[in-house]
Amino acid sequence: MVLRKLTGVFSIALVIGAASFAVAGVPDLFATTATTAAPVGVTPVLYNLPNGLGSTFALARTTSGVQDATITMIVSDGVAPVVNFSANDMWLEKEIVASTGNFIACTGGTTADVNTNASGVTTWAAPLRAGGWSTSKTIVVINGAALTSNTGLVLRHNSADINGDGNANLSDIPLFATDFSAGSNAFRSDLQFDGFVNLSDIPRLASGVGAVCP
Ligand SMILES: [Ca+2]
Ligand SMILES: [Ca+2]
Repeated sequence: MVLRKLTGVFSIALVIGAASFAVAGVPDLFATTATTAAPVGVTPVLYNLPNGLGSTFALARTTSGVQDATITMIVSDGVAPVVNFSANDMWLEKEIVASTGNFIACTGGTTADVNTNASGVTTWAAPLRAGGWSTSKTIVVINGAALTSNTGLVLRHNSADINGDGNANLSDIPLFATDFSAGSNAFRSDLQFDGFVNLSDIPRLASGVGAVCP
């Protein structure tokens, strides 16, 4: 009787132990790390278009000008790098926080640039296919689950698709006009980000019109 009880306890301990062990080739969300190229304390803003003709991550901006915000992720299974992991299974999302924007990604529009290399490394450097805006954190996701090694990356987004419906078109212009005429610093319309909605933002709005999710 005592022996049977002990055996039961031992089995349970084994199961719990196994849950925290690395599984070869399966990304561990805590052992996997992601960072942007921006220094700590700096908040880069990435300009996106649904057709993928927005900014590269190297041309993100702060109020001081251009700021590289390229994301580098090292995928690990907890013991070793995960090699040739599919880019399609790694993507970015917006942290869901009230009143921080309507960021949307086109289908597959925020996946990593490439599969992981021999060191488990991938990047986000190429423009996203996305619209809307976000002032919350950017979350790095693997197969639908956010990394647990960080609480999100400091990276904001905006787009000529101001209303976040996947089309930069005439319906977005009244939103810009409102922000522009108000002389505001409305983030959603500060497309050439410098802290103000001003003349420098108009070329981005104009050239963005017509961009749609593929
Ligand atoms: Ca729109
Ligand atoms: Ca501006």
